Amino acid sequence: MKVRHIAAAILAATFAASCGGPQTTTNKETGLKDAVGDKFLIGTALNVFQSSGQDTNAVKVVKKHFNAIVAENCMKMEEVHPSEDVYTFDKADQFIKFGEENGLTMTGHCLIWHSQCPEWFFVDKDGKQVSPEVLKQRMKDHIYTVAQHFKGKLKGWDVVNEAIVEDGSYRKSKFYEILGEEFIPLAFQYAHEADPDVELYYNDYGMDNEGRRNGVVKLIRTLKERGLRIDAVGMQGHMGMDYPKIEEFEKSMLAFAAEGVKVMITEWDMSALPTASRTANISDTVAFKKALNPYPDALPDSVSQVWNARMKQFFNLFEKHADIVDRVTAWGVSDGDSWKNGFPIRGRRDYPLLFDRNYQPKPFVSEIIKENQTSNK
Ligand code: 9MR
Repeated sequence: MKVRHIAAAILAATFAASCGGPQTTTNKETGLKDAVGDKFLIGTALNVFQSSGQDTNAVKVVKKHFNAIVAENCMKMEEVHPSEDVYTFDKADQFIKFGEENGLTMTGHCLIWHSQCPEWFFVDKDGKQVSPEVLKQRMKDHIYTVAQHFKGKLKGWDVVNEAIVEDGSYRKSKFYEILGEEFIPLAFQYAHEADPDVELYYNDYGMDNEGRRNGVVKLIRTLKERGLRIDAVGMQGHMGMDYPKIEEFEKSMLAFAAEGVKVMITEWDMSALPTASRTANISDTVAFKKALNPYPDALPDSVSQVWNARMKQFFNLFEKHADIVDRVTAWGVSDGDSWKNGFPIRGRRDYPLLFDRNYQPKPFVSEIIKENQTSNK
């Protein structure tokens, strides 16, 4: 480093320290994706205001900081296949166009999920539950049509989402009720037949949980024993200040990788608010709302520091296992976009994402970028 540069760096660091923001020292051109380099893809979910280009602030952030995208909602069953003979791909096509124009790697989310699945899927015209044969055929038609529509555009599909519960058994969804365990291998088989080149993923939340971890390992083995393709497990990263335990999350990453699949951290966000079930009595609505929406104006510095440190710790974990991690994807661009503002109660203000409501990187993101600039000198 030249003397002039050292002096400038000291000046900048002093300035940053006095302003309390490490982001002031980062090179304006360097994005998070440059800092991550080829360790893994770094992505974000997009809502339709973003993939249509209307949310120009978010679009700027996406172009600068991310190299991968996933549709937050517009590729889900109820969106693309609202009734048996109707497929609506307009919004999803716009998402693909955005990805192509900006050279972003795209993931399809998701082919089979018990939620946001239209009701017609499981009943006949008289409202009676369909037979296993009919459901199989409907799954096949859905997966073939959707996967073939996007053929060549996506790197991979979340083929089945959230099918295993905490004791490792199968969620008692309609798919399970009608077809039993068989619905998962069938979904993977149909997806592969429809697009043999596309990668296939199983995606779930609460993956730090030992029971679910074992259930997912068992599922990978079953698929592989049957000669079916599964390329990766998507570990949804919906976190809080007190969950998951980083060691348990790491155990699951290693357990899945040991089965010969890649690991993806999908849907990453961390609520900065108290965990709902452990606070006030739910019957006391006013107290409950206050307890669950404690920072309606801004996140206090003390909480922000803990949040940033915890996010950094998880990011470091992903980096440590970069050999098995293929992609890390945030579930939304900026805090204002997050589903967490409406869950578990509507209208609360959460701070769970990598960029704040003014589209500025959170301190831990600036730190990652800065560290990379330093290590590249
Ligand atoms: O973020 C999504 C939100 O906008 C939708 O209303 C919701 C509907 O169920 O789905 C959210 O995304 C979910 C994702 O598709 C699957 N894992 C859990 C996510 C958060 O609920």
